[in-house]
Formats: sequence, structure tokens, C-alpha cells
Amino acid sequence: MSPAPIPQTHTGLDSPAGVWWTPAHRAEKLWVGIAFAWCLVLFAMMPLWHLKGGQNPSGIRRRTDATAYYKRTQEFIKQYQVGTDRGMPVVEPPPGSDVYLAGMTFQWTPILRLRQGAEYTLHISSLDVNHGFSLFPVNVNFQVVPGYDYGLRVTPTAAGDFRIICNEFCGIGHHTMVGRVIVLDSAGREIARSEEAR
Ligand SMILES: [Cu+2]
Repeated sequence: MSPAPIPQTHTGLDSPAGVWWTPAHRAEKLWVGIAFAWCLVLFAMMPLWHLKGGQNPSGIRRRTDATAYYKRTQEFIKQYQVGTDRGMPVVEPPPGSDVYLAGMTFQWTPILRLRQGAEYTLHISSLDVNHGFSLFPVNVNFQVVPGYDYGLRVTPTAAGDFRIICNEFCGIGHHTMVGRVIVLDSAGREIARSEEAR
């Protein structure tokens, strides 16, 4: 009587002998090919968007710090303040001027009153952590990183009462971080909210 054969064990360190895999199906190769081609398209779009997409910040960008930027914003408020809304200063700078907006946990200060069709250099910076400047209901989105003063050249194209929403999670009060931009029409008239809805 011969002894029972010892079953072959696999350690996982040695590859099994022969062709042990199922060759890729035609459809699988096709999908891998499509996915790879799409990766190349997206890869090519990165530099294309940078050069042609118009998504780079317009205007200037320079280093700053929270103290200096806060001081500059306060000077700006003192210079052009026209009122307050629930304790928040309302500021109406002349067309063509440099406008300062500061983001901090959990507010945007001050409230801006701008004129439709006038050009401004809108400076935005954060006094603490990353914030996102999102102008509602317009499709404007801008990442606000502390330590940088972004001077965006902007021309409001529509009159109305807009909200600035923070779209970068910044802490427990993130959802309450709402600012306000009032755009007066080209005659300097404030559009009432009921009129705007029409
Ligand atoms: Cu936030």
C-alpha cells in the first residue's frame, strides 16, 4: 500500500506554475483603453485651463499678515462707512477704488455697497483659517487663504442684494458665516428685494 500523496501547499511567495490567470476579455481591454484615454484628456486640460480657461485670479496677489490686513480693512471702513446693519459697518467706496473685505471665523466684514458697471479692485484675505468666498446666487467662487492679499479686478454686472457664503469648512460656526454685497444700479439706486424677485 503506497502512502497518501502529500497535498501541495502554497505559501504565496512562489508563483503558481503555468498560465493560471484568465486572459482579459476584449470588453475589459476596451474599458481600460477608454479610461486611459480620458485620463490623458483630463491631464491635457489642466495646463489648458490654466492658460485659456480664465480661472486664474485676475489682478494682484501679495503676502500679508492678519494684523496688517485687519488694520487696512479698518482704515477702509473708517474712510467710506455710510451706515451699519445689525452692528456690521456698511461701506460705500467710490468707483475705481480699492475695496477691502476680510474673512474670519465666522463673518465677512464689512458689508459692501458697490455700483453696477464700475470697476473695483476687491482685496480679499482671511484673518485666521482658510475660507471660501462664494457669491450667492452668482457663480463666483474664490479660495481665501490667510497670509495672502488677493486683489481681484471686479465689475459688478447686476444690481441687487447678494450674499457671501463661506464654502470652505472653517469651524463650528461655518454655516453662519454669511456676508453681504449690495450692488446699486448704475443710477446709484438700491434695488429693493421685492423688485429684485420680479
Ligand atoms: Cu467657513
